[in-house]
Amino acid sequence: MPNTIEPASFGEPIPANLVETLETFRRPVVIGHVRPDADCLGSMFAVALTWPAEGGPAKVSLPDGSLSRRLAFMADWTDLPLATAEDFVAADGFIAVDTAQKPRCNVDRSLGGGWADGRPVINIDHHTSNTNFGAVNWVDAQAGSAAELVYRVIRASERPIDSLVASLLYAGIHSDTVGFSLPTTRSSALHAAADLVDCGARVAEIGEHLCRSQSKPEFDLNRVIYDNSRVVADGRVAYSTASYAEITGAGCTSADIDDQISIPRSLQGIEIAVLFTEGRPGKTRLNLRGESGINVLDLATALGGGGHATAAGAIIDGTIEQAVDRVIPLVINRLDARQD
Ligand SMILES: [Mn+2]
Repeated sequence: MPNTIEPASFGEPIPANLVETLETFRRPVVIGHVRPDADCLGSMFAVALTWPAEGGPAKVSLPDGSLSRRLAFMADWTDLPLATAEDFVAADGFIAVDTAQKPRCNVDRSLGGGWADGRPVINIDHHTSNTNFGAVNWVDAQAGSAAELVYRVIRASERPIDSLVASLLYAGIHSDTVGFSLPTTRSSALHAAADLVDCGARVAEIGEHLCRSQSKPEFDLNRVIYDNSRVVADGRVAYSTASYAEITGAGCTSADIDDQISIPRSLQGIEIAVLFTEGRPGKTRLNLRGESGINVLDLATALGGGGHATAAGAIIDGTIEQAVDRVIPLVINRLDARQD
């Protein structure tokens, strides 16, 4: 049943030439962001399945080591071919989803920064920090997920949504809104989700994969993150850490770090949650979450990162200890400045 709900009040309208440009691609490569999450993968795969290449499926860019164990089910469902260096050369266009900046695109490093080489990039995203790096850009920073935007593009194109595409998009919306629980859960997300369920989205299976399918290594890493959680600033800031040795000791890799920030974030009364993870020795990744609309993006940006107003991150040089010593005082200052 087609959904005709497209209220003008929901964020930015789809650019007039977006679907038109998408329909001209014959050898597209679909791209997401580094360390892809469920929203990124769901959006990528839904685009690739909806707009196949001439004579075969569209190629998706997922360099080795990109997929977390937890989300491998999405790649297994779709079984799309991965883009090789030759596919990048042969491509006549690129579709980037859920990716704020061109350097964040998850493409093989050997391709260098010039992979688009004059060919059009369509950029569909919901990050405030998006740099409009495409030839066609649709950035709706009010949207709770990129998958909601991809859903709207597919509906605008009048291409069909089968059970698989519906499941991928539903997983993206569910995941980026944290099970429809964040303030970014607009009614448009719920309308989209309802329509996707009508199209056959596998709600129970997705819930099980996203919420109730931890592997033993992930479970062990969570135990470390619980153990390392600290509360400072009179209970207003919670943070936790996992060093490179702790991540590998649990049997995980940096690709397994995705929503563990939810552990310190789950504490009652906290205003900012931070997770420090050393995915590579000497490189510490920082995830920041602000509750009650507290902006953490400026902090992440000042540290060379980006993201959304209340969910942002950065990667900084140094060990966990060095990163904690540097960042936690900034976080506390951020809250103190807010009180003035
Ligand atoms: Mn997203």
